[in-house]
Amino acid sequence: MTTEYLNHISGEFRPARSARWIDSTDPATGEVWARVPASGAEDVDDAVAAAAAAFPAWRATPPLRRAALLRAWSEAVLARSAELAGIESRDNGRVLRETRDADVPGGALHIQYNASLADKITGDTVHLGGTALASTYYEPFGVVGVVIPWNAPLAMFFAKVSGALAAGNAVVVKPAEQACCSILAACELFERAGFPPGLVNVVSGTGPEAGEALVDHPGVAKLHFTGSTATGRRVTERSAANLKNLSLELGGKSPDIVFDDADLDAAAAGAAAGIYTGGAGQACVAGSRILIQDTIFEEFTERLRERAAAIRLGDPRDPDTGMGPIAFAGQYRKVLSYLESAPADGAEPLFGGRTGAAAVADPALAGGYWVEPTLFTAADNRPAVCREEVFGPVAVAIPFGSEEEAYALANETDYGLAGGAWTRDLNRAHRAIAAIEAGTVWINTFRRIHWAVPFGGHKQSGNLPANGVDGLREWLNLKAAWIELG
Ligand code: TXE
Repeated sequence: MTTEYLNHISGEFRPARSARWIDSTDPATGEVWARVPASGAEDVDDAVAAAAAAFPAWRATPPLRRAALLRAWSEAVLARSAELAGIESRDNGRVLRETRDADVPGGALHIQYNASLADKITGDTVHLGGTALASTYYEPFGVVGVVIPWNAPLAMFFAKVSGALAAGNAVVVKPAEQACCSILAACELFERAGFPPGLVNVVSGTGPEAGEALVDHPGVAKLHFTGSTATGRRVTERSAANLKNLSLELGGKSPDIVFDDADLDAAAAGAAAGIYTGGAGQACVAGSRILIQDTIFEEFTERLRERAAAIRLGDPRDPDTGMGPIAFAGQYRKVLSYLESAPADGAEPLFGGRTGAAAVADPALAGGYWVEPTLFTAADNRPAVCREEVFGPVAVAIPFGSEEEAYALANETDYGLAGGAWTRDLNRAHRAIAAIEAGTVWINTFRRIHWAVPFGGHKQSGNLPANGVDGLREWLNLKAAWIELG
């Protein structure tokens, strides 16, 4: 029996107008467990019309009332956290330790954080001398479109929608077709929290159909896209036709630098969590390039091997599982293709590499999309596995000699999302922060994201920081006014 999830438009649950569906697979077993609407342009039209109808009243709602409704939503999310986390763990294989213990409660706190910003939207006064005065206003855009990927749907949904609503916008969300059941299930909480119908609408469907319809829609004033750099580029080209305001959060190939003066135990734990247990490497901030000082290269890769061997692959809904599967068949094939091509491309396997039934102990999960924690080594960044986002539990260990060499290797990438350095030397830590070309640099930690800390990509990893007080700005349109007093 498959479970059916529906679009959420104008406060109602509806199938796609075409009555077409997309199957959603449980990646731990490879079996279809649910289906979601395969929406098209006509469903996106309905959603945008509903949001446009809801916008004027929401814009006029006093900020403290908006904040109160956001807090009610946060409470409703917390009350259903176990159920929502279970749906997501089943749908994309993200382990319960992440969905139940981090994404959903963290998402609820993110909503509260944005609620607390709703009444702190202020402008400036610019004194021009003479008799003229100018002032600035931050206004909502109107209807904003939000495209969400499949790796951590609920966390992104709560973060983006709460920011957009706190700023006074109405929202249309297009989640990823491969894993959106948790988001569609969570839609039930909007009207229950007291939001007016139409304020938040969710339309599932593929990128080329529902996604592009949202990008192209003249009624959408602003688009926020999270996903791959390749699709981000396509979305940018497409939205150039109507010059839509666009925010991008894209991919990464983040360096994790281990200097020989580091606490190697902490560094090994952080590096393993950065690429293996954190979403099975399916994270934009995954530490997929582990740069290791040559004096400790063998010792450190041995520590990584021990840590990797201790990670138990299994049912994502078992709270003791260390690492789940790859989220869906297409992504699994992509990861397999890197495992196959890397050796001929100049990357030598150090450990791991088993896939499918051979990677998981439980025979009931033999049909799932399993990849065990894997480490290659390479002399430089030349192999594709060092340059391209694999998005799986696959890292490359690259040795370096000097500190300068480490930074040169770290920055030899088109991406600039994040990077880290492990060292006990305070001066070196500051040099690493300055040298690494990325939107986030971690020292003696890795893969940390928090609603109060700005997060965004440099280079080809994005164009605006989200989160933090400044993060709310991405949902606001700046206006200047002049007043002649003479
Ligand atoms: O991503 P896409 P895919 C990377 C990762 C992964 C690769 C491919 O390397 O292997 O991307 O994954 C929607 N117009 N990341 O193909 O295409 C799509 O339906 C409008 C990194 O799933 O970027 C989904 O909702 N929308 C990333 C969302 O975009 C379109 C997270 C993401 O899909 C569209 C996910 C179009 N033309 C994948 N085409 C991260 N950095 O967090 C697709 N979409």
